[in-house]
Amino acid sequence: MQLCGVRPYFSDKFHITKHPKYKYPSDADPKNGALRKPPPVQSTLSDIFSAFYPVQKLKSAIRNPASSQDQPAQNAVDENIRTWWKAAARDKTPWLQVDLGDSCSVHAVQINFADDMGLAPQLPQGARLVGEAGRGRYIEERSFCTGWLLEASADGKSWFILEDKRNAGTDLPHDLVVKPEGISARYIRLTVTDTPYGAPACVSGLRVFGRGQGNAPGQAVKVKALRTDGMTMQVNWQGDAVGYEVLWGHRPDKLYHSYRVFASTELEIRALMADVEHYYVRVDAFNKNGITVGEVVSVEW
Ligand SMILES: [Ca+2]
Repeated sequence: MQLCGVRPYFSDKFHITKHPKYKYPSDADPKNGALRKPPPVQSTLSDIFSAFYPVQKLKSAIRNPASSQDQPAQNAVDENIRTWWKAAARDKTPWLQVDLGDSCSVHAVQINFADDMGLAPQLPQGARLVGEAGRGRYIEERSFCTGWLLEASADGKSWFILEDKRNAGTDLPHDLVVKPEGISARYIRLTVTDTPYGAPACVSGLRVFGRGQGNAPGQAVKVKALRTDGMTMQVNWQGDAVGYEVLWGHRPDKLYHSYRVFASTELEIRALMADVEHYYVRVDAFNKNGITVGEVVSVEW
């Protein structure tokens, strides 16, 4: 899931400006309501998406005893919604377990279920297609549920419940469990108990948001940005962080666009405006412990 450069929600309740670390840009205009004080709330989704990055170490530390052969459990923690874990068809209580590496303050868990094209459409007994010949369709009139149990643990042996939706009666393809105060845990486990049509459980993302107890990464160094044509630039840098937020704009203090990358130190951006003469870039490094802001560099042209 990528939220880069886009305000995820368009309501006062979830407005990013109410985040305690948010600062209005120098050109904010009170005439259009830019400085209107947001209403006080106890917790916010923007806290999670702007202040906490996924704390699971990508492509590692995930367990599952039975997966389909070509859709392993790792697909649930690769930050790619186009890939998913698919439980083995024989597994009647499929589960996923994420090891965060050490104890972390967990503030939210996002669960993204996936539709797997491998589910062969088969009409229920007695059902008929309606509509034009050759273009018929079947309309399901029953309600289905997706049931699951989310647990956490400090040692992988003793578990406590974060959220129990085994009897929720809903079929949400995406769900978010928020713990505003944060809970201390090293392991997160998802057990899927019910799916529509009894299909094998498929999860494209089991995303744990929060903060670890170690140090933030070192700053990205040797940042070089070269504009290869009017609308394209190539950005390279060095560092050993889990991921980077590449921000750019037409002034050093107006870096309003961003692109997030994991496990990479290069990025081609094809989103520049040809009639803008100068661009500036900053590369921020992050890991589960924090964010290290980079230096602003001018894009060579
Ligand atoms: Ca995925």
